[in-house]
Amino acid sequence: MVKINKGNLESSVKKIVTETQVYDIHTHLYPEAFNDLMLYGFDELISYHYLIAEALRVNAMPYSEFWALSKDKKTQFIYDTLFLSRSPISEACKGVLTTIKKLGLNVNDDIKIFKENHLKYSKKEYIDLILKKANIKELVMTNDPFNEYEYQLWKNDLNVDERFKSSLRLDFLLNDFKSARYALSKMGYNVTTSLTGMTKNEIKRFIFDWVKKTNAVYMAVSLPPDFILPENSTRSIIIEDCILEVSSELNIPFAMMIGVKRQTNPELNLAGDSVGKFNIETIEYLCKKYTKNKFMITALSKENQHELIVLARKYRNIFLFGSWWFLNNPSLIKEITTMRIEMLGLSFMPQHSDARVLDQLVYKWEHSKKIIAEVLVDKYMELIEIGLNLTYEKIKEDVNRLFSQNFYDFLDMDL
Ligand code: FIX
Ligand code: ZN
Repeated sequence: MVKINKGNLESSVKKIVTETQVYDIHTHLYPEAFNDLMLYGFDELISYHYLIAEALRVNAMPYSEFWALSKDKKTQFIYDTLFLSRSPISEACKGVLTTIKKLGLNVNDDIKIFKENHLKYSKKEYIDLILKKANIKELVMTNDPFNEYEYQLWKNDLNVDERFKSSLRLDFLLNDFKSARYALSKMGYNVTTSLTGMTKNEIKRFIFDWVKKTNAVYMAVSLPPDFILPENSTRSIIIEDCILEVSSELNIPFAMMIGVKRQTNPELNLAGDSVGKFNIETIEYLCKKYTKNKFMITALSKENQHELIVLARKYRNIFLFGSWWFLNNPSLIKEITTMRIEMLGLSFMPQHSDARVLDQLVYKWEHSKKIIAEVLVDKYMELIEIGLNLTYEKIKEDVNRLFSQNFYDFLDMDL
């Protein structure tokens, strides 16, 4: 047992946080079996929609002109605009630099070197390299059977790298049922526009089949700020009568990521989404009524994060995770993680990467872990000052809970 005191606290916590392996519970990453869906390398890294939004803010190139550029030209445009014409000081820019550095390159080198780096590796070797650098044990993909390309891949018995777990993404079903209905019919499910008993059974059969096919660890949806329950809408009927039934029968969580206003500026495509605050009473209603269901929840607005923490103190069927998207910035991760620790102790998951490009795992976790370690140092220091005996081993267990064990426990929990 190594005793922790004021003198060795900071270095011990930093070492533990760095060395603790992570279960990254929400990403948009895919292994090589998913062919074109697997994004990696510098061109993809720099064409991240966070950076596109930043570049098109300061360079007045017409949006349509930007989208018409070749991949190579897009890379050059973003690099020139955000990294050469000014200092790359934003979080997303800094992320590119951290990644370059952690890959063993010099951030001041020529862009050609960054662009060619991944070519030295096979896809499999690159996955191994990045997961090792980011210290990732397992991660969860976002799997969407409504995506025709992905649907076809799953149809041909996929051999998926076992470190990549699945989540069944149901946005299309819940946010655009009129169109989803046709897709479901095409897949062989007998659904009609009105949610009759037969249609609901067929939707359940679809969800059940795809949870099984993908071996999903949870089902997920992103929702707009005006998401409300209970209400008389297609979405609420599908959630209450279909998703929650399958989710409790299979004992797998339903993840809700709430507060995204899609396409505030449609000309920006994926970069055009914004944020709004939702009504916390919706989640209160769900947790109270469906006590045997497990809900994983994150919010896009900071205010909702506070409300969710309070609610999570009342209901053990809520699992809070991550500082999502526009909250995935050092100042906000610090605030949200501190609030969560102060009100929930160690019973949450402080972060997920949301990485879309494999290489992003390196910086997303490096940046988040730095902040999480700082918060933990402050909190353990307070315990030391009160006189509590702390050991290295105990802190290691705590950190392991935050980065993976809490999620395993939640998945296994019988409510
Ligand atoms: O809905 C989601 O899962 C979001 O995280 C993404 O769609 C979003 O575009 C993103 O990449 C956020 O980080
Ligand atoms: Zn996401």
